[in-house]
Amino acid sequence: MNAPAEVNSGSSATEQQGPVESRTFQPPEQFVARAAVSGMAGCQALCDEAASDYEGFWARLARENIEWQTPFTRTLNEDDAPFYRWFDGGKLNVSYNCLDRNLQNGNADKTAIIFEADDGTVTNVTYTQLHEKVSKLANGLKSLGIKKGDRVIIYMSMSVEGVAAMQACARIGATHSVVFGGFSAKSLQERIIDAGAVAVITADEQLRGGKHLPLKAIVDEALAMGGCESIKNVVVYKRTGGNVAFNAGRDTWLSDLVDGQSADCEPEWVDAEHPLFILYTSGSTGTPKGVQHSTGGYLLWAALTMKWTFDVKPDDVYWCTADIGWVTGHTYIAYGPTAVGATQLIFEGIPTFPHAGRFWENIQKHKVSIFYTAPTAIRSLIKASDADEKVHPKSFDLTSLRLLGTVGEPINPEAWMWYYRNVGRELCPIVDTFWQTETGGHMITPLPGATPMVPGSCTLPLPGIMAAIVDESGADVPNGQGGILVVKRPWPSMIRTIWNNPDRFKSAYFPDELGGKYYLAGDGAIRNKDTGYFTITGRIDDVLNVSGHRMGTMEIESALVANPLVAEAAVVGRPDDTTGESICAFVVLKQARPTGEEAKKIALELRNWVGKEIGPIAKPKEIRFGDNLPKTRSGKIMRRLLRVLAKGESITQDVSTLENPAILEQLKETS
Ligand code: 6R9
Repeated sequence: MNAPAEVNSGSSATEQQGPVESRTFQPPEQFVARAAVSGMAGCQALCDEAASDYEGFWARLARENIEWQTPFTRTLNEDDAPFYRWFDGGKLNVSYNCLDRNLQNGNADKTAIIFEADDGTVTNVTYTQLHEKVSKLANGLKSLGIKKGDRVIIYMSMSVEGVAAMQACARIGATHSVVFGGFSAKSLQERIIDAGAVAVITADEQLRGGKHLPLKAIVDEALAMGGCESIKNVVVYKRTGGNVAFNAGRDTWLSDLVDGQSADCEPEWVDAEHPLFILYTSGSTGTPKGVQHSTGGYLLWAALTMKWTFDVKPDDVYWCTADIGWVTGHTYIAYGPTAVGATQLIFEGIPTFPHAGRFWENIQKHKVSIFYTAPTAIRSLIKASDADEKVHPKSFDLTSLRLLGTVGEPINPEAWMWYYRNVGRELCPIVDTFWQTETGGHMITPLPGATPMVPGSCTLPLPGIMAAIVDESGADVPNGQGGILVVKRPWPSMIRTIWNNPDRFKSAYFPDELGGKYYLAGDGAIRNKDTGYFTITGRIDDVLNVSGHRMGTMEIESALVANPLVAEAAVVGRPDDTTGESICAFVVLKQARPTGEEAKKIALELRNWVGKEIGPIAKPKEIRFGDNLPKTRSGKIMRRLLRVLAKGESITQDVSTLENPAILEQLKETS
């Protein structure tokens, strides 16, 4: 098991007495009356059904929510656990379910996507138009020889074309891997190689906050690094018209590719277990893991959680502010909303451009009724609206809102209260959704028309999700006592394997120490003594969560030591008011320890280096230099102490195993 003996700051679950928050907020009555899952009785009925006939429960939902081209014959196959299989014998197509189905059931002229560009330009796309875009692109990809089972990298910003590219891959049975547009050429190259991709779909540039940022140039750089010979085609969407290099044999404009293609593209019917996508995410060790998701189980949960958690109704305008480069943008932008025929807003820009009231302005402008964002965004907008009334939510008409959600990291009760009062006018339930790249969709969250809410708690697992808290041996711990968050039974949208690395899948997620049957989430959690509500206490491994972005400390350390100046590096997280956690790096140079201006200069150089190696999101907020790092006599870096130093606190813990205590004084100093 990966869980180290030390626990990250803020995650001392076992020492906690249980959450002290006692304010409870009931869902509004009118909401309960209309909700898909209405009242705790409605929720309990689903939980009881799952408890009494687990497979029957999932089979019923899979039949009701998905259109199967060939019905499945076996619901859950555990023969090769933990490589679980769902809906054996079933054949389907995700793009058919998300698009064609809407054309047949009265949504043909309904707006699927309202696209709000960075500069405020709005484009509406109906389900018929989206279907046409996707079908033409799917035919275009086929004309390049791309076929079922091939891997396609999508390196794009927020756009209708980004969603269309994902759906087009799904339509022809190609497995996509979206790489977040903020990742560097090197990160992109690593993912291309690991996935063995045959094509990249990208844009000339992306437009964010009025700035043009390169995409195609980064693809060119990644491909020039070597090892990417599997890539035969690069498809380029012209977003800005900026100057880009073109490699005639390899590159195609997206507009040329779809020009003249038929708007009919027979979907490729694939097995329920066919890999829909691979999405790379950080773990505690090694390179990012290619989390592989299925077709049938994944689609089921994407659609069902749109109904249960977001309670989507035909007249809703839904907005999820995530990027398609993260799992939230997969399940709750590209697939979930279309699977249930919703109208959604897709926003190209950033929350602070042209002013920090942009989110509220977008809600007012498009009459958004369901709004889903990250705690880090809420916290930064609290700060901005404290400083300037004009960008405060009260300066906008937000009366269209009926439901709010958060995702990505724990939300602190103060931020929850602010969101509830100022954005939701104390009328909108808040769904604090706990889940992960690996889980495919929501796991622990309030049901908005049922669950009484407690700020800072993601409350209870969704019906059918057997989440529990156990100790290091896999034994249940009583409520009020913290431990390790696990899921005891497989569920349809779970990770299927790590691409190219089934052994790592097994050891990372189904460790023998827990009996090999429990899914290990990697988070600590505690349940309230009285209510049984879950509160997530943070990662129990070396994964950081900065602004809701997952990053492994090891990845950043490897990037730092790859710099010729660096001899050794240790990276830790420290609590941050806005970003949740921030990155602090302790570095030993090959040259003498720098001080003053020289230290500042090298720190800047190293930050930029990490930006180049991984991407700007991985740049350490602070870098401190030492002659050495605090180590045990056996040479292990004592990160526990570094975490204390990073917070600016004095060390009160036992340092008797430390070989070089004097180093602690030196590392207290910020450069
Ligand atoms: C969807 C997503 C997963 C990690 C997860 C946990 C943290 C996400 C949370 C939350 C507390 C919530 N996390 N949602 N912690 N409350 N509502 O974010 O996926 O990028 O894979 O991150 O994020 O630590 O393990 P991913």
